[in-house]
Amino acid sequence: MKISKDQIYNTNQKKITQHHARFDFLANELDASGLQVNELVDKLVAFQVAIPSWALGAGGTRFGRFSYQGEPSSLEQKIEDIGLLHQLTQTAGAVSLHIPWDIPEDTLAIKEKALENRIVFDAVNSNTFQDQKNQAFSYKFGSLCNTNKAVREQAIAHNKEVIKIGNDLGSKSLTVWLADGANFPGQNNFQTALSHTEDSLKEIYKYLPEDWKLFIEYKPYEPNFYSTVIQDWGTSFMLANACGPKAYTLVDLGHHLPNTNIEQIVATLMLKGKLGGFHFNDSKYGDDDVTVGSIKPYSLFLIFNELVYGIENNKQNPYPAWMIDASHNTKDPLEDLMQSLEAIQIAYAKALLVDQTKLKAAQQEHDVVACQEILHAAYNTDVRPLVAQARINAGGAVTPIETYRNLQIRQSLIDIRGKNSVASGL
Ligand SMILES: [Mn+2]
Repeated sequence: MKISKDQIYNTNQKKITQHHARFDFLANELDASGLQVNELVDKLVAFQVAIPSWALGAGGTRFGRFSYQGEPSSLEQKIEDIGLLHQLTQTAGAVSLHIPWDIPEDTLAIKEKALENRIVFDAVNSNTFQDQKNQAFSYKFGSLCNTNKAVREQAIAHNKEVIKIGNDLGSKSLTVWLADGANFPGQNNFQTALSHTEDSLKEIYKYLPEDWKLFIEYKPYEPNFYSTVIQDWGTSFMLANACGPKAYTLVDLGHHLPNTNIEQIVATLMLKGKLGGFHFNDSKYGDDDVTVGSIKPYSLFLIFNELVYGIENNKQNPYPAWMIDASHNTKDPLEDLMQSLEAIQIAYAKALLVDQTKLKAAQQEHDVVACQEILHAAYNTDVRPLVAQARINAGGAVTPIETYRNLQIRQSLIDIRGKNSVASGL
């Protein structure tokens, strides 16, 4: 199903007068402080976030999964759902596929479907954290790190296959996240596991097409609870350097121990030109994968402040690949993703308001109070009218969730797909 432009336009009309009043008020204020409002809006329009193919269905936990009615049951339907998100928000113009959950049966038809929905193919994700049917060897004791060469070779071959599938679709990057590690002390030899992982990644790297990037994701624990082979950004950075210039570190917000200074990690990686990809989510305790900005919005702002600084100042770092990596167990997945997209745009917009010249001067003067005031001035600005204006300029909805509800999109999806359709994934 698709939403017509008229439907969005007509729904917007009910909100547009109120929006204009709010936007004009904010624009005057920003203008007075020397900001180019049109440029800010253009930057927001340009900021696109990939939606992972596994986020369109209800997410699971270790304890169960409560499915959501009208879930997409095929890759075509997943792309249609992202198309709906993109129509409403104009921020979700890309999909990130997970192989083998989303192997296209007909590549041309899938490409056509994506084009129809104005969706491009972002990074493809390999999966060696689960065993698949008819697989010769198990990943129970690791994949790229396994002590058995045949297991490592099988995992390398899978990654090559993922690159091939991605290449046929027009993707330009591979994300590798490994569950490899140990549950108990003594289970693994740390050095052997790391060496095997490095050698395996180098094999995959060799197979990358010339214009591709390899993103290496890290995570401190879970599903292994004693050690993870690629546990932190330093290990990922080291492996990326060992592979070569097309390999980068990928930061997933949930993959840190509590209170880790993620914005500092971002700054370090961008200075070294090695921040390749970024996964958005939020958390309270661990890798909770809840809606972006729902728990620690100020941290998200500080992270964006470093991203904006890095994009502006670190030309050695490629423009990062953005993706939402969250799991939805209680909300309508599409509404949840719209909340995440809005939170990302809000944090980005606030970071764009930071007066970098004044901040630099205050840092130079060691005026700590002024430094904080500058950050807070940006953070405490209600930028929602800017974000809405960007959506309107691009043809989206003033209020995406309200529009989605008014147009009864979920009910239409249930009518078409039924109450019991289930999305592939965990
Ligand atoms: Mn991730």
